[in-house]
Amino acid sequence: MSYGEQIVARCRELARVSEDEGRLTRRYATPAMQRANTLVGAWMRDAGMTARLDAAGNLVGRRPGLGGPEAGTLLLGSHLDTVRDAGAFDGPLGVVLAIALVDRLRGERASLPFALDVLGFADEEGLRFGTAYLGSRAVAGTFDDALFDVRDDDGSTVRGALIAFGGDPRGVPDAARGRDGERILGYVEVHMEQGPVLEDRGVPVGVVSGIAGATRVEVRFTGQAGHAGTVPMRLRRDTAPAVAEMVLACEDAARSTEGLLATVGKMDVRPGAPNVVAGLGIAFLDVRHANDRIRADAVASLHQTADAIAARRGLGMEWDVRLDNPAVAVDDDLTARLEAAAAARGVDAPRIPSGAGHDAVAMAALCPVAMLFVRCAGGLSHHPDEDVAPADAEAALDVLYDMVRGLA
Ligand code: HGY
Ligand code: MN
Ligand code: MN
Repeated sequence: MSYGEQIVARCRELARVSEDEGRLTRRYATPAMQRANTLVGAWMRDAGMTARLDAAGNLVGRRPGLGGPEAGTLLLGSHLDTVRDAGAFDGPLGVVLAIALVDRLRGERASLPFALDVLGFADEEGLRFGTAYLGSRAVAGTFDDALFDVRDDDGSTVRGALIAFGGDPRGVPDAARGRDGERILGYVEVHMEQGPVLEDRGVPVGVVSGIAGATRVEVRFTGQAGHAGTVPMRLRRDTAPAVAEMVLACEDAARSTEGLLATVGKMDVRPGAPNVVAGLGIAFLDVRHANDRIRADAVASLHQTADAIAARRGLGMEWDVRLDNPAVAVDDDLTARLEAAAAARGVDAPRIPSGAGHDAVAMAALCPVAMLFVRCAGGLSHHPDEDVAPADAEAALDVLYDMVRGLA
């Protein structure tokens, strides 16, 4: 079996570790994540690494270097959590491929002065708590303690979930890297492209030129629940139409602003009975743009729209910003090294921007970051039909392998 075939096969094996029957869903600090960490941790150890869970719930594999601490550590990896009804490659591809790189170094008795850590981040998608990057923010040292009190739909807090998972909220500051003089060389993430550009260009890999900024807001309208058969329309404070107006306002904003993407992928009306007027209405906004100013202006305008909808309908409105990440620049040197490694193998690796967020967004607060994209079938992602060809996984491994060895 080639490394490319092994990487794809392992992503598919890992995709069977789910909290849902018949589809892949793996949220932060859940039993499914524990099973995933056990499986991936075993692959790390098979590759000659040590594997441990950090206080924030991230899986950390380590391959020591031959040099002392002054040689530093290069961080590789991606995330192990998923969206709901996910594909097999968004996240795990980067973790499994990095493990294959370490295995290949061992097989070729290649020594490096610096250590290699492979990180399996615990919460890039933010599916459970509406946040994102809980794991990578802990590693980057930017974890905000207020996040511990955020609740999921069942009322569990991040703190409670992490303790139940075997993590240690009090130890999260110790999960931060680069402290006490630790030298971090950078973070390099391999990730499926999640778009059609590489397939359209007919190339296996691409080098990320930058990562778009993103804002996520939970908008909560509060009105008055009541009997659908007895409360006259003129006396209602119904939150469902408010949610509907908010969704359309998002779409209108994005359709009228070049390069703006605005999505409501999650909404809810409660108590959620056909014959009850909804007293609580929730719309979860996701707003993105490569330009931070344009994104901020769009978010501010949508906030005003939410206020106006609430005022007109006699509703309360809470604007709860769960995520607000600026666009992230990648490191020129690490990125140029990826390009050079591809060119040396005769592989055309175009530079393409990332509209999707990645743990590299959080890690950019800690160290230089770079990303290598891998072609995916139809550009499809956040979908069970995600697919990556073994030959493309192999090409990405070759590029990353040569780039890492070139750092020595
Ligand atoms: O939403 C994103 O951009 C990423 O998949 N978390
Ligand atoms: Mn994703
Ligand atoms: Mn991802």
